[in-house]
Amino acid sequence: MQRNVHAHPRNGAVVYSGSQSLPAERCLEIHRIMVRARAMELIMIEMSKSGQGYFWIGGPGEEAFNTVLGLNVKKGQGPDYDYLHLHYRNSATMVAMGMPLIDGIRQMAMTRTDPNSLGRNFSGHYARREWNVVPTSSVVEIQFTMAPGTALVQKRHGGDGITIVIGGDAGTAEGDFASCMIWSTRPGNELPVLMIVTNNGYGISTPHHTQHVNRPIIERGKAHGIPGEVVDGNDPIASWHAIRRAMDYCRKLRRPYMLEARVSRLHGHSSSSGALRVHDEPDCITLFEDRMLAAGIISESEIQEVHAAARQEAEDALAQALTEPQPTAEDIPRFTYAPSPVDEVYPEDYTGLPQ
Ligand SMILES: Cc1ncc(C[n+]2csc(CCOP(=O)(O)OP(=O)(O)O)c2C)c(N)n1
Repeated sequence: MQRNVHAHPRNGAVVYSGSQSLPAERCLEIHRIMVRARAMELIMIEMSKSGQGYFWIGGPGEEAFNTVLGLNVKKGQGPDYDYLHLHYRNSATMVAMGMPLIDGIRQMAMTRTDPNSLGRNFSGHYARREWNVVPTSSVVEIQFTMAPGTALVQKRHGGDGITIVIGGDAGTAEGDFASCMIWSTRPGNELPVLMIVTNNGYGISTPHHTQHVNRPIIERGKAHGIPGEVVDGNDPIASWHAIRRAMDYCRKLRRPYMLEARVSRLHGHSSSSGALRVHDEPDCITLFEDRMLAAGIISESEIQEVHAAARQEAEDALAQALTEPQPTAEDIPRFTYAPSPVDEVYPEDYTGLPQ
């Protein structure tokens, strides 16, 4: 691949993937977010090895798909906006939505300042009330049984807000995945749920092809009348357009749609398996950089600047997070229940909401 040494004028330039394209400025924005999300994850992996953090799990290899997903979310609080029931690999989605890198690093450092969980949950378990990001669970796939709940509210409420739920390929073996399909397609009560499977080919150490017949997971949606699409999740341009098609369908028709994104897993399952870099899977950042270089919208030196700035941002965030306090024993039960009518019956159980 020929590498351009100097950047070329960008005005009006587009980058193609097959017949689909995105404007150069959008590609540069996507690339910067992907690199920032990767820098955050790499710092977190280092923290898991240095003792500055503990367990790590996250999304290196999924930045292309997750970034363009985040950029297309209708962000806000309440049923007029999209609800997100995320997987633990969606860091780039959060960064694309505007999460500062330090908020992921704070969770990894288990500081009390972690806005996702007060330093009490694993890394990659995001939650943000003002963005409708429902707390992420380590129990795989249960987000697929919660998603019809927010979608039902949205269907009754009206408007064009949708519910987006994401999980891995292995998780689709759980009954929760089937529950989501059934609840989202009850005749006359179809729900605006965008079901996304990020298929990285593994469930921890179990290869996908040893458990699932060799056909796309979206095929299962057909039995329920749920249309779907498989997309190369390592390609942000293809993913952008697939996500737009899927969201348009859910927003306008108020019915479910399924997307299967084929992605890489660049640091294994988690810190429990070492989190070492694997070199035989495609890296979506390198692939996108090659495409942008070939289109002449960025130079090698500009790419290096984006990486250096992202690394510095992540290092500064770590330095700051390490100065911040840890949760106290009193923090453990805080904010675990929202107010409800049963507070009157069990007043001792109510632990309040975050201030
Ligand atoms: C209900 C449940 N069963 C088992 C586990 C243990 N577990 C954690 S991650 C994982 C693999 C999930 O694989 P997949 O759904 O493909 O997602 P990926 O990690 O590959 O993104 C398993 C089995 C769990 N957390 N929850």
